[in-house]
Amino acid sequence: MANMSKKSREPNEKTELKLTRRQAITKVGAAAIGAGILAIAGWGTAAYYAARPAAVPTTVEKTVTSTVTSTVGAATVTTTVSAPAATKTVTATKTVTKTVGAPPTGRVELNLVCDAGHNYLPWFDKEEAESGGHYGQNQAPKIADALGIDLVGEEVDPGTEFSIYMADLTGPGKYNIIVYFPTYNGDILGGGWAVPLDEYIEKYKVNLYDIPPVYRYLYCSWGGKTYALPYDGDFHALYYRKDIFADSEIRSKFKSKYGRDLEPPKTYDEYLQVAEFFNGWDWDGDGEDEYGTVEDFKDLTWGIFFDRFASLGGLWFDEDMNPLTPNNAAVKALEDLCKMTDYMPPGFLEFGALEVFDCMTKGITAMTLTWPDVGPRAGSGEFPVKGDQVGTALVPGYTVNGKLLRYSWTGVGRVMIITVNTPEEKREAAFKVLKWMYDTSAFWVPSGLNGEDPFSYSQTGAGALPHWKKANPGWSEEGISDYMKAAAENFAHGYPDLYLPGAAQYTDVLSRYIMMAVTGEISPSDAISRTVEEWKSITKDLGEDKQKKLWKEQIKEYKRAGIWPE
Ligand SMILES: [Ca+2]
Repeated sequence: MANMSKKSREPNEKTELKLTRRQAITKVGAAAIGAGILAIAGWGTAAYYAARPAAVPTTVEKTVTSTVTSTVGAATVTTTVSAPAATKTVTATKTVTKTVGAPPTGRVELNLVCDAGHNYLPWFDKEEAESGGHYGQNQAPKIADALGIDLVGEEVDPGTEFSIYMADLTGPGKYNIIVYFPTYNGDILGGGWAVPLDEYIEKYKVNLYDIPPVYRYLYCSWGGKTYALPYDGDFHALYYRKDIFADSEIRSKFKSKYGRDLEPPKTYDEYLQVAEFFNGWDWDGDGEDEYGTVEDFKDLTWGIFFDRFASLGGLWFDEDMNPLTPNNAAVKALEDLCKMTDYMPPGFLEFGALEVFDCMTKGITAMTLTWPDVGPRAGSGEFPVKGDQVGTALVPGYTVNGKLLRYSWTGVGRVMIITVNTPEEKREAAFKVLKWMYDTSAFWVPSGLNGEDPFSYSQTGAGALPHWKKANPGWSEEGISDYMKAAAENFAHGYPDLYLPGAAQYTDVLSRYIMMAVTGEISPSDAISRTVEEWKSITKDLGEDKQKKLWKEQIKEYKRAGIWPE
């Protein structure tokens, strides 16, 4: 939790209002995290936030020369590969000798690194069990048995993982497999540090079509090549109180007020209306008033802005690197986000991801638009609001040029790569490990215990249902199926986070101005124009030509994913 407090903000006037349960969330919530399900919940957001570098080095460059010597019979073939761009001034020469045609016999040892804590459990978990959150974990020993590959695992603090990874990539090169947040793609994939996987994917017939476009192309690819397989999917979903939405008295009250049936909102206008309807009265009859909705303003502020902006056809940058285009859509997105705050619980600006989840699972709000975690948390049965009381739906959207666009921002997430420092003769074994994790992901993703969320259709299809049931014994089949269906719908409508070097700098600026607009310090229009100006300077500082080149490589992936405007 301390990791999440990086951006402490002055409470606004709403914080001063008296609210018993709200205080229970903010004050008790932090303490409760130390115990029970909260501590182990499938939730990687805080770790992610802490992990984002405040500033990416701006002046450094890297030249890597990799010399591979292959001995084929009597002939010796030498290949030299140079990787351009990126983060540190390093010149490394690696000489590897391999005998082609005689793959290594015996056991292979590989060094694996992943962020520490519950996100490490799919690899190593001493408490692996037949059911519950430890179900399906602990794959490393199974890999050792089945493939003869011994993984030497290392857990690193997500708050410092980026610098640890870059120091190793540009230095000793001991890591063979790295699990990291795709926000580093610009540095790691754009920097040429990962082995292209396309050849192996073809050889081992890995079905990438099982991965929705946003993960396949934006998490895992760069400049037209595949470099990673997913380890953790993330998306925003709309959650609503299914039991309350089904209440006939509440339904007729809604209909008489708005002239339409109460249903999960499909547009942001409907979302505003439904939030207004549920705000400030006791709709669950417990003697306390509830609220319309809540979103995470504290940790990853720009994400809730991007759900809206992307659904208005907005872009991080256009082809010429102009920020947040079209700018008027960015203003509209921010205006709508500001309007929404009238229907959120007092103190919401101080709510991070966990408090937002609590608003739903403790019965404080009728809806929330947030991370995948709410479903499994409610499904755990550990909270006052149970799994079957919570419905999951596709995020709302906007009608743009006659078409309803509904994009779910897919920030955070995790991917697995093979580093270019891995000796040639170990790369195929490393790929087998990635493939093993990919193939077994339907077993370990359903756990609400680790931080991993669905990233493929087979994890959300009927075949995965038995695993979800085993991992979540307190959750009904109907509740699980509802969640799986909505998860697939949301990631199929996924929109990427920014994956350029300096991503943290850009999004910190955006978040700062979003908060100033939300607290009424400046207008949404000023907030956007100031963001645009600051983003232009960041791009200049980071090197305009380099950023443009990397962004063009990204645009290729947006196009392959079908989310770049025609
Ligand atoms: Ca109530």
